[in-house]
Amino acid sequence: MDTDTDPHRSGTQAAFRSGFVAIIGAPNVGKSTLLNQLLGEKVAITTPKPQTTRRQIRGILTGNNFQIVFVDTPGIHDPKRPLNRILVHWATQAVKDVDAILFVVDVTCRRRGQEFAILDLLRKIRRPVILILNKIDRVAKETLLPLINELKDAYPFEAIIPVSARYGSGTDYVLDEILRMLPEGPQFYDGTIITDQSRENLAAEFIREKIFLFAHQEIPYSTAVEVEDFKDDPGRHIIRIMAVIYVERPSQKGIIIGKGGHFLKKIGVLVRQELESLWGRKVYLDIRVKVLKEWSKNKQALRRLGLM
Ligand SMILES: Nc1nc2c(ncn2[C@@H]2O[C@H](COP(=O)(O)OP(=O)(O)O)[C@@H](O)[C@H]2O)c(=O)[nH]1
Ligand SMILES: [Mg+2]
Repeated sequence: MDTDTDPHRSGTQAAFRSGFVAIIGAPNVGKSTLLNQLLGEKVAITTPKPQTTRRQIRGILTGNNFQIVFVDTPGIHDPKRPLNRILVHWATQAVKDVDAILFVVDVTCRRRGQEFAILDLLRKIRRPVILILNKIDRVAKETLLPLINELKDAYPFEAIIPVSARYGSGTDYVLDEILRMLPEGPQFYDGTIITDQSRENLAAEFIREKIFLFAHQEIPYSTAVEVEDFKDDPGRHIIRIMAVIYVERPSQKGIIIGKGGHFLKKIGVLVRQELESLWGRKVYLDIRVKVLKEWSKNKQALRRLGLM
């Protein structure tokens, strides 16, 4: 970008404002849905089952004189399994150096234990916090007031905003409130970038999302996805992706492939369509399934899959 002609840096404009905003809350409250809604693009996967966002994802919203870098966090969990320990670590990491925090609570399903654990963390780090009451499309308005009163007494929030992240109601107020709090600062990312994830990672995440949507019980938690090869061939207007779904046991492999390859095919078609619409390009997607024994308990495997 040519800085001399960049209006953001010219002295006649209002000062450029920027900052990092962490989105935290228990698993499944709608953090990733909120991020996508605030950005107007899908950069984070969302599923009906908890614990789906394993890595920290940044979503970037750039305006004429501001840039907000959202940090979507994995849920905060009891550290029982090695994977859970990593999740806790990342959540704590994510709130460390941010300018503001969006603390999301699901009004249809309170999880007081987890909420109090998070409030304890917030008290220690002393950053401005906006309380987001999400999924208000599912409850009657009258149920919100007692909830607001309870949480208002539990922590000095900068603002309390009821929203429906899925349908986008109330999310404009969230942006207004963040902009009000945003300090003067530089533009961290090029204005055209909406996420810090590579296209390889996005493709892997979209595949994982479909497994969470369509596979049952322990299967989603036993799978990891890796993009082995990614070729962008602008001359032929096509992006070629080779991906592998790792499972922990041979029996799980059969389930992911499905009868006559049906399950795998369904995933492939949906992911290809989503990637094509996000990138505005044709995508060729090849997905294989491999067994990597007990990968979620194996440090070496976790490291290789970028989960540690
Ligand atoms: N009805 C309703 N469902 C929502 C809303 N926001 C999220 N969800 C659903 O809640 C589930 C969990 O959302 P997700 O964003 O993955 O939660 P996360 O784990 O906190 O990131 C998904 O099935 C979403 O579609 C909302 O505003 N209303
Ligand atoms: Mg999420």
